[in-house]
Amino acid sequence: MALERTFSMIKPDATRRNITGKIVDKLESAGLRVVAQKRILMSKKTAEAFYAVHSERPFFQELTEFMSSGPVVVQVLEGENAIAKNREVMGATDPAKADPGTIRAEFAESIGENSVHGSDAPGTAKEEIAFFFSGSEITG
Ligand code: RTP
Ligand code: MG
Repeated sequence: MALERTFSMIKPDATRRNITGKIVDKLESAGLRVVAQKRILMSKKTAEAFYAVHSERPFFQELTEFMSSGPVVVQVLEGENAIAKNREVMGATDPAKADPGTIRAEFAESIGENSVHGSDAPGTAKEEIAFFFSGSEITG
Protein backbone atom coordinates (compact mmCIF):
# COMPACT_ATOMS: atom_id res chain seq x y z
CA MET A 1 0.00 0.00 0.00
CA ALA A 2 1.18 3.53 -0.77
CA LEU A 3 2.39 5.86 1.94
CA GLU A 4 -0.26 8.19 3.29
CA ARG A 5 0.06 11.46 5.23
CA THR A 6 -2.13 12.74 8.02
CA PHE A 7 -2.26 15.82 10.22
CA SER A 8 -1.75 15.48 13.97
CA MET A 9 -1.81 17.99 16.81
CA ILE A 10 -0.64 17.63 20.41
CA LYS A 11 -3.05 19.73 22.44
CA PRO A 12 -2.38 22.31 25.23
CA ASP A 13 -3.19 19.90 28.08
CA ALA A 14 -0.23 17.78 26.92
CA THR A 15 2.27 20.59 26.26
CA ARG A 16 1.39 21.98 29.72
CA ARG A 17 2.25 18.63 31.35
CA ASN A 18 5.51 18.30 29.35
CA ILE A 19 4.52 14.95 27.81
CA THR A 20 4.92 15.71 24.10
CA GLY A 21 7.83 13.25 23.87
CA LYS A 22 5.76 10.44 25.38
CA ILE A 23 3.07 11.10 22.77
CA VAL A 24 5.56 11.21 19.87
CA ASP A 25 6.97 7.90 21.16
CA LYS A 26 3.49 6.32 20.89
CA LEU A 27 3.10 7.63 17.32
CA GLU A 28 6.55 6.43 16.23
CA SER A 29 6.08 3.05 17.92
CA ALA A 30 2.89 2.61 15.86
CA GLY A 31 4.97 2.98 12.68
CA LEU A 32 4.18 6.62 11.97
CA ARG A 33 7.02 8.94 10.90
CA VAL A 34 7.05 12.65 11.85
CA VAL A 35 7.83 14.36 8.52
CA ALA A 36 7.01 17.89 9.73
CA GLN A 37 6.61 19.37 13.21
CA LYS A 38 6.39 22.76 14.90
CA ARG A 39 5.28 24.20 18.23
CA ILE A 40 2.93 27.17 17.96
CA LEU A 41 0.44 29.19 19.99
CA MET A 42 -2.90 29.50 18.17
CA SER A 43 -4.92 32.66 18.56
CA LYS A 44 -8.62 32.22 19.39
CA LYS A 45 -9.38 33.23 15.78
CA THR A 46 -7.01 30.61 14.36
CA ALA A 47 -8.55 27.93 16.59
CA GLU A 48 -12.03 29.00 15.42
CA ALA A 49 -10.94 28.76 11.78
CA PHE A 50 -9.32 25.36 12.29
CA TYR A 51 -12.43 23.98 14.03
CA ALA A 52 -14.98 25.80 11.81
CA VAL A 53 -16.66 22.45 11.08
CA HIS A 54 -17.71 22.35 14.77
CA SER A 55 -18.95 25.98 14.94
CA GLU A 56 -22.56 24.97 15.64
CA ARG A 57 -21.67 22.41 18.31
CA PRO A 58 -22.37 23.28 21.97
CA PHE A 59 -18.71 22.78 22.93
CA PHE A 60 -17.29 25.16 20.27
CA GLN A 61 -16.45 28.06 22.65
CA GLU A 62 -14.94 25.76 25.26
CA LEU A 63 -12.95 23.92 22.58
CA THR A 64 -11.51 27.01 20.87
CA GLU A 65 -10.69 28.67 24.22
CA PHE A 66 -8.86 25.53 25.33
CA MET A 67 -7.01 25.13 22.02
CA SER A 68 -5.73 28.72 22.23
CA SER A 69 -4.91 28.52 25.97
CA GLY A 70 -1.35 27.24 25.47
CA PRO A 71 1.07 25.93 22.86
CA VAL A 72 0.26 23.04 20.57
CA VAL A 73 2.58 20.87 18.48
CA VAL A 74 1.37 20.49 14.89
CA GLN A 75 2.71 17.58 12.87
CA VAL A 76 2.50 15.77 9.59
CA LEU A 77 2.70 12.00 10.04
CA GLU A 78 3.53 9.59 7.25
CA GLY A 79 3.09 5.84 7.02
CA GLU A 80 1.04 3.06 5.52
CA ASN A 81 -2.60 3.71 6.33
CA ALA A 82 -1.48 6.72 8.37
CA ILE A 83 -4.94 8.27 8.86
CA ALA A 84 -6.55 5.12 10.29
CA LYS A 85 -3.40 4.10 12.16
CA ASN A 86 -3.17 7.48 13.87
CA ARG A 87 -6.86 7.38 14.87
CA GLU A 88 -6.26 3.91 16.29
CA VAL A 89 -3.26 4.92 18.39
CA MET A 90 -5.12 8.09 19.57
CA GLY A 91 -8.10 6.11 20.93
CA ALA A 92 -11.69 7.26 21.38
CA THR A 93 -12.48 10.98 21.87
CA ASP A 94 -13.63 10.28 25.45
CA PRO A 95 -10.65 8.85 27.36
CA ALA A 96 -13.02 6.78 29.51
CA LYS A 97 -13.97 4.89 26.34
CA ALA A 98 -10.48 4.71 24.79
CA ASP A 99 -8.84 1.29 24.45
CA PRO A 100 -6.01 0.50 26.88
CA GLY A 101 -2.60 1.51 25.56
CA THR A 102 -3.93 4.33 23.38
CA ILE A 103 -2.70 7.91 23.81
CA ARG A 104 -6.03 9.14 25.15
CA ALA A 105 -6.44 6.19 27.55
CA GLU A 106 -3.00 6.89 29.00
CA PHE A 107 -2.75 10.66 28.88
CA ALA A 108 -6.05 12.48 28.21
CA GLU A 109 -7.67 14.38 31.07
CA SER A 110 -11.26 14.63 29.79
CA ILE A 111 -13.39 14.47 26.62
CA GLY A 112 -12.43 18.08 25.84
CA GLU A 113 -8.81 18.09 27.05
CA ASN A 114 -7.89 14.89 25.28
CA SER A 115 -4.21 15.44 24.40
CA VAL A 116 -4.30 14.89 20.62
CA HIS A 117 -6.12 15.66 17.40
CA GLY A 118 -5.88 13.61 14.22
CA SER A 119 -7.47 14.01 10.79
CA ASP A 120 -10.41 11.70 10.17
CA ALA A 121 -10.32 11.25 6.35
CA PRO A 122 -8.08 11.93 3.31
CA GLY A 123 -9.88 15.20 2.48
CA THR A 124 -9.55 16.66 5.97
CA ALA A 125 -5.93 15.43 6.23
CA LYS A 126 -5.04 17.39 3.09
CA GLU A 127 -6.86 20.53 4.26
CA GLU A 128 -5.47 20.41 7.79
CA ILE A 129 -1.87 19.87 6.60
CA ALA A 130 -2.23 22.86 4.24
CA PHE A 131 -3.73 24.95 7.08
CA PHE A 132 -0.42 24.83 9.00
CA PHE A 133 2.37 23.76 6.63
CA SER A 134 3.84 24.84 3.30
CA GLY A 135 5.24 22.14 1.03
CA SER A 136 8.87 23.03 1.79
CA GLU A 137 8.32 22.42 5.54
CA ILE A 138 7.52 18.75 4.95
CA THR A 139 10.33 16.32 4.33
CA GLY A 140 10.23 12.54 4.50
P1 RTP B 1 -10.19 15.45 17.04
O1 RTP B 1 -11.03 16.08 15.96
O2 RTP B 1 -9.64 16.44 18.05
O3 RTP B 1 -9.14 14.54 16.51
O4 RTP B 1 -11.11 14.51 17.93
P2 RTP B 1 -12.30 13.60 17.51
O5 RTP B 1 -12.41 13.49 16.02
O6 RTP B 1 -12.12 12.36 18.30
O7 RTP B 1 -13.52 14.41 18.09
P3 RTP B 1 -14.53 15.44 17.38
O8 RTP B 1 -15.90 14.89 17.52
O9 RTP B 1 -14.02 15.83 16.03
O10 RTP B 1 -14.43 16.69 18.36
C1 RTP B 1 -13.35 17.59 18.26
C2 RTP B 1 -12.82 17.90 19.63
O11 RTP B 1 -13.80 18.65 20.34
C3 RTP B 1 -13.70 18.35 21.74
N1 RTP B 1 -14.98 17.85 22.21
N2 RTP B 1 -15.51 18.22 23.34
N3 RTP B 1 -17.24 18.57 25.55
C4 RTP B 1 -17.57 17.70 24.60
O12 RTP B 1 -18.57 17.01 24.64
C5 RTP B 1 -16.66 17.56 23.46
N4 RTP B 1 -16.85 16.76 22.42
C6 RTP B 1 -15.77 16.94 21.62
C7 RTP B 1 -12.60 17.31 21.91
O13 RTP B 1 -11.39 18.01 22.20
C8 RTP B 1 -12.55 16.70 20.52
O14 RTP B 1 -11.30 16.08 20.31
MG1 MG C 1 -12.49 15.23 14.72
